[in-house]
Amino acid sequence: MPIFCYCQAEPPGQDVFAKYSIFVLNMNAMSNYISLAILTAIVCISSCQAPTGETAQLNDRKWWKEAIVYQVYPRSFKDSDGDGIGDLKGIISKLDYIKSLGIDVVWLNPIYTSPNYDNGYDISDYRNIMTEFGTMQDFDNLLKGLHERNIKLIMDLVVNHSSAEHEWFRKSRSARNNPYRNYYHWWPAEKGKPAPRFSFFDVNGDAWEYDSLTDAYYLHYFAEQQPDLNWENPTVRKEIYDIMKFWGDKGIDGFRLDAFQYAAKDTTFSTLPLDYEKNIAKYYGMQPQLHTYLQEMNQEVLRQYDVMTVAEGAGSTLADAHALVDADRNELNMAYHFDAIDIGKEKGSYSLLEFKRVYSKWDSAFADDGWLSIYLANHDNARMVSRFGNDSEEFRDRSSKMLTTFIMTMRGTPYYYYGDELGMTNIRFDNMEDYRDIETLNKFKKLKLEGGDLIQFKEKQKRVARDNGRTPFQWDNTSSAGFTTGTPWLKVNPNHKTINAEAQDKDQNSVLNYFRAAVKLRKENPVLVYGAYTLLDKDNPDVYAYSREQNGEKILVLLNFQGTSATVNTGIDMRNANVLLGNYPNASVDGKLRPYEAVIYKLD
Ligand code: ISL
Repeated sequence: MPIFCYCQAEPPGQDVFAKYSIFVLNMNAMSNYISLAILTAIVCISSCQAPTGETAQLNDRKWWKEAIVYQVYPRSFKDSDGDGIGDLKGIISKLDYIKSLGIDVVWLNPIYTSPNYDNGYDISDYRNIMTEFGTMQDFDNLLKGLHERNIKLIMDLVVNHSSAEHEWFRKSRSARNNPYRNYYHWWPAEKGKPAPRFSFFDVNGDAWEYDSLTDAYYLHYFAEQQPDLNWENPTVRKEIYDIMKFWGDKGIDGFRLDAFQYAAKDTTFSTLPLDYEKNIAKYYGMQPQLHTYLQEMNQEVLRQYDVMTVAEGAGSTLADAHALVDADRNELNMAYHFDAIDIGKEKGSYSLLEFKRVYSKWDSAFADDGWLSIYLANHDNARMVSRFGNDSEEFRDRSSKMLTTFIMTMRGTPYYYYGDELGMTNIRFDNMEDYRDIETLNKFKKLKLEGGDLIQFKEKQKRVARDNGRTPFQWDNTSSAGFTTGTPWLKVNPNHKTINAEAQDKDQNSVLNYFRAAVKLRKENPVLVYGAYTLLDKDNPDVYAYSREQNGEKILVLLNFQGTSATVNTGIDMRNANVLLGNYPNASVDGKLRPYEAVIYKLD
């Protein structure tokens, strides 16, 4: 049985969450609960005192822990045929650029056939390529080109839901007795209206869509064009495993499981408590059968290939996350949680103390077992520098480099979003007509129906809208930033005149070249991958300071998160500290950091 210990460790205030599985323990043999309490205390005290993380992870080296993932949003990376939409041939034409970054893995957002209500997250054929993106031959060429450059490819697997245009759904909705009916979640109208379920993207916020054809409601957590698949149906699961094998046989190197925590739902569809939306992972998914599905998926597919897997979402507790990714579970390799990316999202500002607390909590909890991703942006979020740094002319470069330093020096597999290596910023549209994202557009329509504050909404979208992070890659300073010869599907950020890859490639001090240096440093120093993490100067509101340590090797990272000078007190003797990388020409060695200064030191 598992015993969970939650304890305060050195330095004070750093949370350690330790898990020990005692399989040999025969509870029946123990006389009473006092014995259990004593045993738990012994296990916990020793776990809290023992240095964690240093050797445990090192003993379990894996390529996907050591990899750096670069996320390519295909629609916006490079258009090869002038239709204004990025495509596979476009990516192929930029493979040398991708290689030049030094990364190991590309994660491609969905490229399958789709009516594109949600930019490919509504798949109507899992075994074909979206027409705008090219052909299967293009895909094969892309995979070959990546592999020739020693870069792996992971694909998005969107199987909590399909597109309403998928043939499964067409058949399912056609008649109540159609064999495909049970591929989705239906609620017959004669039972009355089902208990409310909120939808992320629905114009009315309702996850139940009434379908008059069979007088029934179907469930869609996302848009009405994205009906949720019924994972309780073994035939559905088999279909999905077959799809995974199709791509596995093509030689891809992994899957990112989209919104997968929602796949296992409470299908009695009981009434949920008020405010359940505040803990959506708990009420919308993460039912125990999720683990049965994942273990089955592992058995049927994953173990037959050398693939990595990452779950979007990690449940609502640390224990949920462990249950998904711990090595002995044989489920997934890693997960990305939302605790950190959501900090201050509503408010529009965040506290560094909170940021440090969240990262330290998750790091400690996964020091010995399980693995996480580290990321500050993706296609569902604003641009990294606009969100967590400072995208003003004065500080954009410096703060981008500082955030890159953070991602490349934390434990966990770094996921780095295309364009962040240039310091691309939010576009901040003034007009609703410029948005393309279903989330923003439908939320706007919903608010309008409700008579809400549209001006405030528009202002907020400049900060949080997903389209901020989806604008075309800025290759050069020409009219469409070298992305397309046609009209781009989403406007190009006008700042491409100054922020672009061509200019930065030539400039040794650019954000781009700093990113390359940080990638190289991580690759050369496994201590940055596996080393134990210790938070230093914990209560410093301006500076994030931590060390990474392994087999006597120690690295210190200092990050000033403010646009003003700041001091840090780590208590470390810096006389023998060697600077490995910094974002100012002469790195600080006296604990005084300049605005957004980042320094990585090797300590002897
Ligand atoms: O994007 C979000 C908030 O702005 C998230 O709530 C997001 O919808 C959630 O993390 C699930 O995301 C994934 O599935 C969605 C898709 O729109 C996202 O792009 C994808 O990452 C539905 O498939």
